[in-house]
Amino acid sequence: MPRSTPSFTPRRATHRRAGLAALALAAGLAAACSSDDGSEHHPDTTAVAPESGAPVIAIENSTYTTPPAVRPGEEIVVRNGAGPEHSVTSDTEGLFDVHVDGNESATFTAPTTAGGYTFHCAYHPEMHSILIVE
Ligand SMILES: [Cu+2]
Repeated sequence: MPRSTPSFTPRRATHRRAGLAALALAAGLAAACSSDDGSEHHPDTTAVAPESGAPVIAIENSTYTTPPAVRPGEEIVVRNGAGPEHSVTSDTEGLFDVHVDGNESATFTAPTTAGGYTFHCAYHPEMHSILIVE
């Protein structure tokens, strides 16, 4: 007689993850750990506590992950994962230039004019991305 348990196991896992998320919410950690892997905790949270809804540029393994778009003049959080110092430096000099150590966060203000703003890392020229302001 075949057993029907294999389809039940993933459901349990999903349920447990939801429970963990609720737990994190209750502990007020959701804002600090917004990634959904749920397995990594950041005990050394920095002084920067992004207000809910603040767009984040995340840097992991020398790769930028940018929000789909930000609003003109909006404050943007740059969160650097474990690793070396990186920067978010506008290709057009002087628009924005924020440097962030590993495991730290910083903020900068988006340009006030809509457009696509390419940027790079001052330390690693091969790192580049674009910030969409609209
Ligand atoms: Cu870099």
